[in-house]
Amino acid sequence: MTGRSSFLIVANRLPVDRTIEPDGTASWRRSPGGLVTAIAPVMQRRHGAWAGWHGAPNEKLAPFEQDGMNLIPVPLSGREVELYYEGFSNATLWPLYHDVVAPPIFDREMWETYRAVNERFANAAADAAEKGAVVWVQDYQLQLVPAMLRRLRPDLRIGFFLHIPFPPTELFWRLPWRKDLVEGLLGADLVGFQLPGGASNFRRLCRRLLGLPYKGNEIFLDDRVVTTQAFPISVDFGQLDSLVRDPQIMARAKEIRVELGDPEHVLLGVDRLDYTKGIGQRLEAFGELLKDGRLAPNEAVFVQIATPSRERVEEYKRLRDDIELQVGRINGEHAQLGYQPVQYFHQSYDHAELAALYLAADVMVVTPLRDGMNLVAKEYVSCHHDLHGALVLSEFAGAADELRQAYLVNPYDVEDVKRQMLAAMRATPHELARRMRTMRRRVATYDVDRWASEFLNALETPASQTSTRRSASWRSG
Ligand code: ADQ
Repeated sequence: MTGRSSFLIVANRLPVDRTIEPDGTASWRRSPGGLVTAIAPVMQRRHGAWAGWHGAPNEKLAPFEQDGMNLIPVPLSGREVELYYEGFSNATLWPLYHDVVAPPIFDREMWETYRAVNERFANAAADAAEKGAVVWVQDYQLQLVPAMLRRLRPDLRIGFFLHIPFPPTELFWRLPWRKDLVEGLLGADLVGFQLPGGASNFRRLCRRLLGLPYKGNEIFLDDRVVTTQAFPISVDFGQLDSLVRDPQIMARAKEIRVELGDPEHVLLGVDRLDYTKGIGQRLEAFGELLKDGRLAPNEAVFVQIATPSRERVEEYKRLRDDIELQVGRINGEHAQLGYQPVQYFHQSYDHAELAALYLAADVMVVTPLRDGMNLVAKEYVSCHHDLHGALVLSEFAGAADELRQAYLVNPYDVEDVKRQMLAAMRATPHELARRMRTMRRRVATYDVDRWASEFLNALETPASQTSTRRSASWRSG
């Protein structure tokens, strides 16, 4: 790697995964995902760099280059993975920011490790950024980095984006380290959220906790202004739209339906196996529809794909057991020879297979109890140029703000979920097309490129010049 960069991403993980070839040599492959796709062109244009953990504990690696990106591995020990990542990030902040749907753990050692690891990321960024560089810090694992980095390098332009919801003051208040976290974020020039509600929760918190005044999107510190704003993240619509037009994917979608026994309705859930995603709630609703006889035997198959996630965290182990028990019960009660109503896969899939599944599904069921955005909902919409297909979507997913033509549900209300799942299955083709057309227009316009470029434009333009125009552009969408 040569020299310092004028554009830097700082994220918990590097955008690459290591694969071991049959002959034992290791190579790096770009990880799938919208963030890297959206940012890659900017990286290439600006000689960008990305600082993040490379995924293996207790290993120090030198910076290396991949796909035109300079990658700066930040090392973590096994103990740090446990306390900073699985602990403070995923057992404290994750549940607290998601409406406390599981009890957060407040542990001082976890906090100390979180602080120390954030310091390491800030140092790595400070070393890699050239004078006046733009640095974009990602997500809840690194909320202290903006202030730490500003202390080291006041010349930088620093942005932060939170991918998960920002909670209301009443919940955030419980955090023993609430002041440190808020001051950490205020080190940024621009703090981005998925929804306007997250941004306003943050502004209110700053006033109540630190006595800071704000007006519109801007929070006033003694010597500078911090802009807070919503930038709803999205997917690579164009890429998905052309992928599902590929004859191979279309053939695979047909084949999937045949493999499922050609039922009248294929319902689909695709999630990381996480307690915020409401997987149990949707399976309960589907099981009751079978039990009540409102779905005829053999009429519908529910395919639930649950990507393994955070498997060493206690809550996640319990969740896996609960879901697998529930699937077993429903199938035990309603299966017949050659018909299994719930098909459950605890596996990851590649891009193409996932696209074929989206295309094969008549009803996509997305029922999180709380979700920052939910890209699965937008991916499903991007895959249905046929205008067939219905989206059942939780009101508590960020995506519900934009996808108003989905069958919106309160996932805590099992009758509501049942009703909307049935309505989606019974809708006329004309009704489905009407809803799908509007949702597709929205996702096509506000795709992930637009998300990244709007954030970066806002970050690179001084606050007072643009705040009014920017908020107007989001509202008008
Ligand atoms: P996540 O909680 O991970 O993201 P989501 O937005 O749905 O949730 O993204 C999941 C991604 O993983 C999707 O792109 C999906 O295609 C992929 N995926 C899921 N299951 C898979 C499987 N079995 N095999 C392969 N791929 C699979 C967090 C926040 C969200 C926010 C995103 C982006 O919790 O609210 O939308 O970040 O900001």
